[in-house]
Amino acid sequence: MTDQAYMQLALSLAEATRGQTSPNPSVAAIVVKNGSILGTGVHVKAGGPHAEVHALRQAGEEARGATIYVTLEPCAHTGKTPPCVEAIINAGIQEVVVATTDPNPLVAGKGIAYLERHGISVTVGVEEERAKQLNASFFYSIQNQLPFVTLKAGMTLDGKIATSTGESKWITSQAAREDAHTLRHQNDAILVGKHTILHDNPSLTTRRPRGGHNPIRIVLDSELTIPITSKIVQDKEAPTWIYTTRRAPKERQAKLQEAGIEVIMCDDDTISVSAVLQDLAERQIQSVLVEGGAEVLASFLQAEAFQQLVLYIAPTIFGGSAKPIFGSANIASILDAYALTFDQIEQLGPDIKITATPRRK
Ligand code: AOF
Ligand code: ZN
Repeated sequence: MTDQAYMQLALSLAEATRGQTSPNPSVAAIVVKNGSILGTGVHVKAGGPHAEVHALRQAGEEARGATIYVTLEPCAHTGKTPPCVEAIINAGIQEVVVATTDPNPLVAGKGIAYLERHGISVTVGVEEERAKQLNASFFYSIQNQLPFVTLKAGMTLDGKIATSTGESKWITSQAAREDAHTLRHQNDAILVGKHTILHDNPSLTTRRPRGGHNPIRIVLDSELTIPITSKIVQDKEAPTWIYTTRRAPKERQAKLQEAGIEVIMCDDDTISVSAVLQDLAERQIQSVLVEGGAEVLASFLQAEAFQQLVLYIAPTIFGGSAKPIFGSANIASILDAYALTFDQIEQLGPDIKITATPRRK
């Protein structure tokens, strides 16, 4: 097998752990000597051993003279665990193949430099794009001190998320909805507007055949109008945070807090997207899935505050006065249109999934 093939294997392992390691990245490592795999490891959860440690433990004495493939630059710092570069040197590894450097300023290049200083041959950049993509929110949030935002919607072929009478269950197929639950699993937080709570009373939890991680539930509700009886207030399935303003009645705030909800007061009279994102970054949220409704999606679009758009498109048409995905966002001139690039197009049962990213101006 080639370096590429071993790295692809490691990346597949790491990809399978997306959603379980936050705030740490997903990482995998494979120890190879004379064409045999001697150890494999993944970072299972924050606070636990790093991928390299698991792989080296499995290889044991055999690791002497071997090559280790790692999807992220081995760390050189003492965090919750000791530095991986020490473990690699102590194990007698001869060669390290890395997919991408670690953007964490505690590591960033220092891991590679340390290994090289200790006479280990290091190759960097094997399958680099895939490795960066795997931890896109970890990279983005460290580099920008803001969470990575994904806008998500299920809609008709003509871009509608509800009929003219407000019906929205279900526009897309079971296959598309299951995929959307994987998005929830992979995000630290899920964000919706108050209309979504009032209209649908969703639980906003992750429901997949083999379970999943529930994101923190975030609601934008400037006057605290959502009912205390809402599922997200009552069910205790995941933390719920509500952003509001001073226009909200004090007794509503007290009632929600009594129910265990974190009520976050914005400085302004209205809730601004950028203030919410800044506050979420301070609360260590690296990734947010914005699930609607149309007004919330429009405000993130208008603020150009998203890094990814995921659309599930059903082969149906609602026409005319049905509700469009981006609510009140109106563009007069084609030159002013929000421009994106299609990254991926997949068929999910009868529907298609489009993953797009905003085009840089
Ligand atoms: C690695 N291998 O498997 C992971 C790494 O608090 P700690 O000790 O767990 O350190 C967390 C940081 O280590 C994290 O922010 C990232 O820079 C790096 N993650 N490094 O060598 C791994 N998960
Ligand atoms: Zn490490």
